[in-house]
Parts: sequence; C-alpha cells; structure tokens
Amino acid sequence: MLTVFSESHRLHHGTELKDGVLKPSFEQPSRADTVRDRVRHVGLGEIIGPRRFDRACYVAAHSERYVSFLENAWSEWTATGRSHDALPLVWPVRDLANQQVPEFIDGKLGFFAMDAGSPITATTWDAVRTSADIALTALALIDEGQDSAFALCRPPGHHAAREYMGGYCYLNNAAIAAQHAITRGARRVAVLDVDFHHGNGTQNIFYDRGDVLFVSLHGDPAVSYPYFSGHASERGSGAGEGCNLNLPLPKNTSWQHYRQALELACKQLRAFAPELLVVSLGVDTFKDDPISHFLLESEDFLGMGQIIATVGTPTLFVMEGGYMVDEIGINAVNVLHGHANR
Ligand code: OKP
Ligand code: ZN
Repeated sequence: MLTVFSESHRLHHGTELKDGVLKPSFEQPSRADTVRDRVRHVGLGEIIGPRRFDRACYVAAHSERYVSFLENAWSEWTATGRSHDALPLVWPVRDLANQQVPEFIDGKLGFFAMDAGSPITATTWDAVRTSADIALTALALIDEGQDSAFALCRPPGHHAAREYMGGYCYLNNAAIAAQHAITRGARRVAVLDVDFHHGNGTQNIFYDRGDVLFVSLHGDPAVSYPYFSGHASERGSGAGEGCNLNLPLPKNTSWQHYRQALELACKQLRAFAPELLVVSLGVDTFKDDPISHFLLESEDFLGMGQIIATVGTPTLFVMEGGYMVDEIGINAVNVLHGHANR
C-alpha cells in the first residue's frame, strides 16, 4: 500500500486548554512522524509526497467564506497586535445564533469554530491545506489503479464541518476526498469513521446527501467529546435520510463488543454498494490513549483492518486521531496490514 506524507505537517503545532491550564496540544507533530517511521520500518510500501490541488476542491466540501477565514485569520489576528495562537473565546450559542458574520477577527474566530481546540498560528494554513492535498493525492492514486492508499494526514479533519473548525481539525480531509470522488463521477461513496470521537464534521457536510453514506463508531456523546452529536437518532435528512449511521458505544468498550458493532457497520456499508470507501482512521480507541476510554489492544487493530476489508471496495485510509504517541504507528499500520492481508 502506498502512503502519502509531507514534512509540512510540522508547520502546525499549537496549544490547548487542558483542565484550565494552557499546554502544548495533544495533537503534536511527533504523531505523524511516528506513523511514518512505522510505515518505513515494516516496509508497508513507498512513501510519496502530495501533489498540489486547487482551492476549489476544499470549497466543494466547505463554504467559500469559511475557507477564506482560514486563509486570512492569522494576518487579521496579528494586525491587531497579537502574536500568540489565535483562539476563539465566544460562540454563537442558541439564542445568540445570529447568522451575520462579525467583521472583527475575535468574532470571526467564534463564528467559524465549535470549540477552542483548533489554534491558528502563522504557518497553520500551510500545514492544513497540505493535509487536505495529501488526502486528495491518495485518492488520485486509487483513481490511477491502486486498490487502497494511506493518506497520512496531519492535522486531522473529521471534526471540521462545512463552516467551522474544532477538535484539532480545520479542513475535513476525508470529506474533501469523498466529495472529490463524487465530483469526478462516483455515484456512491461511503465514509467509515473509526476514530474514538464522533466525526461530527463529516456528518454535518453530508447530512442531507443520499450519495454519501456516513457510518461512525465512537464514544457515547452523553459522556464523550464532542458531546453535542453522535447519537443513534441522527439518521440524515431529506435525500440523506437513512444515509447517516451512528453507533455510539459505552465507556470501556473492548474489542469483543467493538468488533460486533464494526461488523454491523460493514454489513450496512456493503448494502450501500459504494464505489469508494473512505476510512477516517483514528487509533485513539487504544486502551492507553490519554483522552479516550475504549480498551482496544494493538493486535485488535489487525482485526479491524480485516473486517474493514470485507466491504470489498477500493479503500482510502485517512489519518485522524490517536494520542498515545508511542503506539500510534504500530496501531495505525496494523489496520493497514490487516486490510492488505485479508
Ligand atoms: C480529535 B480527534 C476531552 C477533551 C477533548 C478535543 C479532542 C479532539 C479529538 N477531555 N478535546 O477526534 O481525535
Ligand atoms: Zn479522536
């Protein structure tokens, strides 16, 4: 399996409020490097750099004004004399949800964000657009005849919705690739999200679409981030009714129960008969992950790859979360190996 990777991910490293203290984000550069090292170590296949894609590819999954916000946020922030990470501190909740975009950058940051988990620095945009280009390049490899490919994206993308960032995500790499496949003529594309956290951004982008099936296994939102989406009752709307399947799982879910949910997910994916499967590959379901609470062991990720292979379509793996850096490479590459050795 070919891997697409770029050193540009290092251009992004931000801060995070954790238990009331500002610290380096859990979403740190060593994550992607550790996965790249593991890909090399086991000889998974060649590692290649991304091609450049047009901004129109991002705007196909996001809004024009949101992409412009991401491109310009840092210069607007520094123009007001600030030099540390740009972070939102006020949000348009319920009764304050006026749809007018504020002019001042502090207002824009809240308007275009779901939380304070996506800091913007001077070089964040370069890393963000390259991450999306990595997903699009891996998709191109599948177009060109590969039956699967690994987009080693960083920063991740699945919390980024059509018009907001959050949860370490800016552009939704998996959704941009899925949409690009549709734009290029695919009739049905499925996205399977196995990250511990609900892929609220991907759900948001495709919620009313009948041509994209979104299936997600994740921690029950009653007790897990992002708290406000991921319930089983969210099934899609309009033409997308029935094309959104959430499988929330309780705290301390182990492989024995996880695999049953994954098998059900794959059964639904096969019934949809997609031309392409995009997998949002987060490995924060691992037992030692510092911000999650499932109990998967490293060898279970091999089984995860084998079960995903039963969908039987060309498959694009897109890296999402996983914060136990010591094991992130082993766990991610185990999924790819399980898939390849089906
Ligand atoms: C991104 B991805 C929970 C804090 C949550 C944000 C988590 C974003 C996860 N104690 N902070 O889905 O791996
Ligand atoms: Zn996650």
